[in-house]
Amino acid sequence: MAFALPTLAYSHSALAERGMCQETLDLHYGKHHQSYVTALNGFVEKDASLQGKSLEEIIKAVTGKADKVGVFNNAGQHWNHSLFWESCSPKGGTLPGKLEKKIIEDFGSVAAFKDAFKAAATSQFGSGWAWLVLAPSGKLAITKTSNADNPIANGAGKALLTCDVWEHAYYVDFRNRRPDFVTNWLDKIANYEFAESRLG
Ligand code: MN3
Repeated sequence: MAFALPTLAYSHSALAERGMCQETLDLHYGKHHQSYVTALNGFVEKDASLQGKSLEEIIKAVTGKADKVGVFNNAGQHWNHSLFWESCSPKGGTLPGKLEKKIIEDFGSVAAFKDAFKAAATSQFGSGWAWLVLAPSGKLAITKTSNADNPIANGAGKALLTCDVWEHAYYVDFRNRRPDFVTNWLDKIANYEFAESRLG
């Protein structure tokens, strides 16, 4: 079965008051994310070795393979964006208790967690992603990846939350001010309830 855009839990205008306008969602979800899904389906159609595999299985199968870079980029981007949409919420920004306790245990304070996340997101040179992961050690960690790379491919841990820092994620709302986009995202959009649900 062909891959498809995930259904969003909110309308394209639902995040507007929180700093991500409808135009951003129309373009980012409707055009950018769709183009990755369309390209991925094109690769799968032509490559029997990819058929019948889940998205995660495809990412693992093609990671590091020079002749499958196109598959990796589009599969990774489909997975990353699907997690990003779940990492956003019109009720975002509020930390639930269990995650807050774990963040304080592992980062020292909520402010230190946000500072570390912002540092990763703003120091990612060019296109990429910032992540909150549950590392194999059992501790929370912040990581960043380039382009379509992600924690499935690099083994950094279980992804709990991600922020897209490609320019298309913030240029309509924040122009070139990536730090302002990330600060606003952490404070008003990040779906910490979703992140907590993935803690297990
Ligand atoms: Mn994007």
